[in-house]
Amino acid sequence: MRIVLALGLMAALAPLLGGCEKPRELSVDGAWVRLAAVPGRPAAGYFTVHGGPAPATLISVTTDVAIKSEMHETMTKGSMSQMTPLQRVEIPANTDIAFKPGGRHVMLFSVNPGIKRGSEFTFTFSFADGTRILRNADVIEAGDPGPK
Ligand SMILES: [Cu+2]
Repeated sequence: MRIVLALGLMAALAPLLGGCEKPRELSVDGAWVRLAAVPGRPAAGYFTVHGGPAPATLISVTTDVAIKSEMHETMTKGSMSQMTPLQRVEIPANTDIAFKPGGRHVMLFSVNPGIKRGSEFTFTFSFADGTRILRNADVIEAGDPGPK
C-alpha cells in the first residue's frame, strides 16, 4: 500500500520535476514573429518543434492574420543567400527542429496591418497525421532584437 501511494505521488510530481524523466510528446514552443521593416513586405515566423515518441511531418504553419504562409529554408552559398519553399518538414522522434533566423522560417504574406509589436498572434501547426497544435507567438518589430 505504501508503495502504491509513493508511486502515485511520483506520478503527481512528474510534471513538476520535468527534465529527462518526462515522456516527450509532439509540441511546439518559442514561437515569435518579426514584422517587416517595410509595410507590405512579408514577415517571418520562428519556433521550435519538439518531436514526440513517433516521427511526424509538419505540413503547414498558418495564422488567421496573414493571407498566405509558406515554410522556407534559407540556403547560403558563399555570399549568395536564397530561400527555398519547403512543402513538408520531417520531425524525427525525440528530436528538436528549430525554425530560426538564417535557416528555416515561415514566411507570412499580407499580414494584417493592424498587427504590431505585442499583438495577439496565433499559429496553427498542422501535421500529416492530422494533428494540429495551436501556439501563440510573440510579435516584434523589424528592428527589435530577437528573443534570447
Ligand atoms: Cu522566406
